[in-house]
Amino acid sequence: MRERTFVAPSKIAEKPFVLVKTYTARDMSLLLDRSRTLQQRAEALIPGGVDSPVRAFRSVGGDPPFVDRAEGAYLFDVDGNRYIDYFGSWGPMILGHAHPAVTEAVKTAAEKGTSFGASTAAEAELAALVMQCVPSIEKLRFVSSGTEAVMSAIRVARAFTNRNRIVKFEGCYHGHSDALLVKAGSGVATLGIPGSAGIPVETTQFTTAIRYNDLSELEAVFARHKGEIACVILEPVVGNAGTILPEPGFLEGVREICTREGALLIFDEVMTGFRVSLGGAQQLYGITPDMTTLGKIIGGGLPVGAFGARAEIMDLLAPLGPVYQAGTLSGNPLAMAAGIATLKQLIAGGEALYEQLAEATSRIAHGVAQEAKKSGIPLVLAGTGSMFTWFFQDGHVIDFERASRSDTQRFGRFHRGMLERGVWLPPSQFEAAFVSSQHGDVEVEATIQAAREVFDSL
Ligand code: KE4
Repeated sequence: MRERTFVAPSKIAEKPFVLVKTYTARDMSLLLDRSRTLQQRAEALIPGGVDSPVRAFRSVGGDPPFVDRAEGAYLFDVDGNRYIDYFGSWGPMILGHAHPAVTEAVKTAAEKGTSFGASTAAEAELAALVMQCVPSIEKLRFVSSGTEAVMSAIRVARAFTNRNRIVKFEGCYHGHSDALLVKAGSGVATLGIPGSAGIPVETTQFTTAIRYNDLSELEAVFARHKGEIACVILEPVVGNAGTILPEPGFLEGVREICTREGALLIFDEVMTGFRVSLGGAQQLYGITPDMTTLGKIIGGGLPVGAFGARAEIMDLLAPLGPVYQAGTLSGNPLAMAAGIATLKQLIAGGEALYEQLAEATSRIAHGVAQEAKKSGIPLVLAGTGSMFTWFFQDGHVIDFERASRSDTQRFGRFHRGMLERGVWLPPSQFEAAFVSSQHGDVEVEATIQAAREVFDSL
C-alpha cells in the first residue's frame, strides 16, 4: 500500500550526509563561501538577489545560504551545511522535502509533457480531493499562486454582491495584489513598510484594514459603510504577523456580522489549508466561510493556488458568467500531480498524521520556550497544529500591534545563532514556523539543544 508508506522521521537523520558539519560552540563561523559567491552573482541580476524579499535575510542579518537540495526535514546548502528546516518553503512542505510519492508523481507527469494549455483529468481529480476535505467549496478554480487566488476571489465577491469595499485585518497578508497591500503582514511587516509604492490611492480607497480579534471595530466599519462592503477577508489563524490565534468568539462574530450585512466571508487558507487540520481552519473552528482561498500545500511544492465557494458564486466566472479570470499555467499537469500525491498522503495519514504533526510541534515549540525561560529571556509561544511562532516579548499577542512590540533585534541574533547550529528558522519575527511529518525525535532534540546554546550566548 504505497499510500501508507511514510518514511520514518528519524530514518532520514541516520542517513549518511555528504559533508555533514557539526559545529561546536567555538567555531560558529558558518562556512558560506559558495553561497556568498552565488549571492553576489544573483544581486547583479535580480533585485536584492532574491525572487521574494523575505529570503534576503534583511531583518535577521547575515548572508542567506543558497540551497542545493533538500530531503525530509533537512535543507542542504551549496557549501555542504545541513539544516533542520522550519519554514518548509513557507508552508507547502508538510510531508517534508522530496517525499517519494510526490517526486515520483511529478517525474511520471513530466515524461508526458509539462504543460498543454488544455484540460486534463488531473485538474478535476485534485479539485475533488480538495472538496472532499473542504466541503464548503462546491466549485473551485486553480491558479498559480495564493496572490492570484485571493485577487480573483475578491473580484468574484465584488461581482456577486455588486459592492466595492473590502475589509481586511492589520498584519494579515493576502498576497501582493494592489488592493490588499494595506497594512499587510509577512514581508511587508518584515521590511517595516506601510504598504507599497506604486499603488494609486484610488486602488486602495475601497480597502479598510482594522485590528484582528476586534469585533467592535468590524461592527463600526459596517455601520460606517452600510450596504457597501463586498467581503471581509482574513487569515482564520494568522501566520503572516507571526502566528496569531483567533480569540474565542472572534471567528463566530465575523461570520455572524457578514451574514447579517450580506457581505461574503472569505477565509484566506493559503497557509492554514491542510496545515492546521485536514479541513483547514474552517474545520478546526467549525466556521463555514462563503469563499476559501488555498495554495501552498495543495501544490505539494509546485505553483498552485485555488479559490472556491458555493456554485452560485463561482458560476459568475467566465466562460459561464461576467467575471473574467484566466491563467496560462492554471491547472498545470505537474503541479496537479504534486498536489494530488500530497493530498492523497495527507488523507491516508488522516487524524493520526495530524496528531503526529501537532505532537512534534508541541515538543519543539514548548521545549525551546522552556530553554528561554531558564535563561530569563522573554518569549511567548503561539501556535496550532504544525505552525507556530516564538515572539521575543512577554505580552499576549492577539493582534499585529502587539506582535510589533517584539524584540526583533534579539530575534535576529537568535535566528543567526540557530542557523550556525544547523537550525534554519523563518528569517523574520513576523512569519510562522512550520513542522513536517519528517521532523522526529532526532530533530526535536537537536533543535532544543541548539536553542539552549544560543540562549546561553544571548
Ligand atoms: P503566494 O502568492 O506567495 O503564493 O501566496 C500569497 C499568500 C496569500 N495568503 C496567505 C495567507 C499567505 O500566507 C500568502 C503567502 N505567504 C508568504 C509567507 N508568509 C509567502 C512567502 C513569500 O512571500 O516569500
